[in-house]
Amino acid sequence: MATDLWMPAPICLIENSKGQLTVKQEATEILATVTQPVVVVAIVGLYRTGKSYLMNKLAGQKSGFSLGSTVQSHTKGIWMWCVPHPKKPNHTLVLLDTEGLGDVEKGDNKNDGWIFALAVLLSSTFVYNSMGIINQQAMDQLHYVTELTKRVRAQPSPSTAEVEDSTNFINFFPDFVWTVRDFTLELKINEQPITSDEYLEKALKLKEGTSDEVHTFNLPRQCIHQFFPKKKCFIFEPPTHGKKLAQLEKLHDNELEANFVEQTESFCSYIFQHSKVKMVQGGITVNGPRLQNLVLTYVEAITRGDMPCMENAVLALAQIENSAAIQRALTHYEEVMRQRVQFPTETLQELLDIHASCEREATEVFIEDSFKDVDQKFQKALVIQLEAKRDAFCNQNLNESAQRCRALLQDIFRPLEEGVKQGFFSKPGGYGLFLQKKQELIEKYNQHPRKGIQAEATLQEYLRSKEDVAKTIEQTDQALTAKEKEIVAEQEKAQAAEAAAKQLQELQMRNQERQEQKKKSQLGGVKEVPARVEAEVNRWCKHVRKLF
Ligand SMILES: Nc1nc2c(ncn2[C@@H]2O[C@H](COP(=O)(O)OP(=O)(O)OP(=O)(O)O)[C@@H](O)[C@H]2O)c(=O)[nH]1
Ligand SMILES: [Mg+2]
Repeated sequence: MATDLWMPAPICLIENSKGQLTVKQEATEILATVTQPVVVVAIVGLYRTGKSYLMNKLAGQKSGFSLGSTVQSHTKGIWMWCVPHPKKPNHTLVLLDTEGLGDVEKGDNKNDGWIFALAVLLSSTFVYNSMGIINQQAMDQLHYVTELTKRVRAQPSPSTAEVEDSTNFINFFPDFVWTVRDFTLELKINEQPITSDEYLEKALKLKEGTSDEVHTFNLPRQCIHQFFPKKKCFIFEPPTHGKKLAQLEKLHDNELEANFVEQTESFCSYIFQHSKVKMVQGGITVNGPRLQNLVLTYVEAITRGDMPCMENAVLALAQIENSAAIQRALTHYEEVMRQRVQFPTETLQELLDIHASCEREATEVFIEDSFKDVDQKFQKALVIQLEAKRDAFCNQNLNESAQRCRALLQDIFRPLEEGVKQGFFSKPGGYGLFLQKKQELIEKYNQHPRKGIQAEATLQEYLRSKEDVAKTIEQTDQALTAKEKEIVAEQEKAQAAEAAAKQLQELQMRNQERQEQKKKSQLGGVKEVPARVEAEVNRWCKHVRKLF
């Protein structure tokens, strides 16, 4: 709570209307913002006994908690005022002023016992305020204390009828301060001055005997001894007299009885110095939100018709706070994982090692913020949730690796795919070339760093997706190679035919020349063409016809 947000005036914390106790949201919202440890001082006592006046003094204000100037009871329910602690830095003083008890006129005394019990349960210092002297009448008026074991439980018990041993309460009950107002007697015994604490001690002394009368006398005294090991008493002389009493809050200190002013100051300084921070079972310090939850838990139990139980209230606190501690631990885990993991990790182990250190830190966050984690129920729940988060990170790691590898494969294999498209490998021997190129690119891919754990799987997936293309290239290669052989054979055949034809042509030409020479020689006596040449020409003609 920032300093400028301190409450300018008290507000109602628990309303008591038509026999119903209701927690006021506006007040719990304020408590939720008080992060400091709280010292809670509650005042309880008969109506019209100056309780609200004394609480204003503790708040360091002349007015605040509303004072009535008539004989009718004034304060209703429980009112709250959070102020900076005047003596303990970084602590908040929470003042709880309660409805006056025992006013038969107000018609709804039903909740008096609950208001008394709630003041005991919520405070670290419980002020019981009464008028006059501590006599039997004052003791009788304190009968609420004898009912505490019927209204409040320290530990849950299967049978509410069973009355709990009051020693269970001692550790969790507040310190007890009795303020005696308008005390007019002299604090002396046998002419010897005594302190107000000795006066209280004497008033609380038990009688010996077993009669009903002795039992009735002793009961409230026993209860006070049993519930409140630490007791203190302050006496106050009348502040002034006559009509001025009704205007007390308007009067300056110098208009009041000096003794009253001094007694009030010494009361306040005792409270500031000695009132402890509110604690609950297990040595847990109470701050605003915890006090808020205690109020809600106790009032809910009363409304349900159950007895408010201190241990259950602490378990309820543990439930709320440990769940919040789990959330904080999970958030911390997420944050540090995101900071430290560079997706995708080279190996799964790399990720698991980072997870282990983040998990350790998250557990520390939980342990620091949690309390009363019986059987480590909440810590076990945290472990399960951390495992789920770890699995989610593993999945992310997997996906990021796969994505990165796919992009890389596309990049590296693009030239090969382009080559395929352009028919670079659609030639005899193209398949061999293709395989060679593919192997080179696989090596290039394998050498690329930070591909993550899906590197091999994604490569295989890619290669499988290109199997058809590879097959097509192989088949094309085979088909083209066969055709080429055929063409070569054809060409060789054609060349042989051409050579033979050429040879035939030459023979024919030579034959013709000879014929012509023969003709000339017949004319001029040339000899006949030999039959051998004739036969050769015929053989060639046959051979050439065969070739074509
Ligand atoms: N005689 C006397 N009157 C006081 C004292 N302190 C306050 N008053 C006056 O008593 C009247 C009631 O005071 P409150 O402080 O409202 O008393 P209260 O106990 O809070 O009253 P309820 O809220 O009705 O229970 C006011 O007029 C006060 O001025 C005191 O020590 N002695
Ligand atoms: Mg009052």
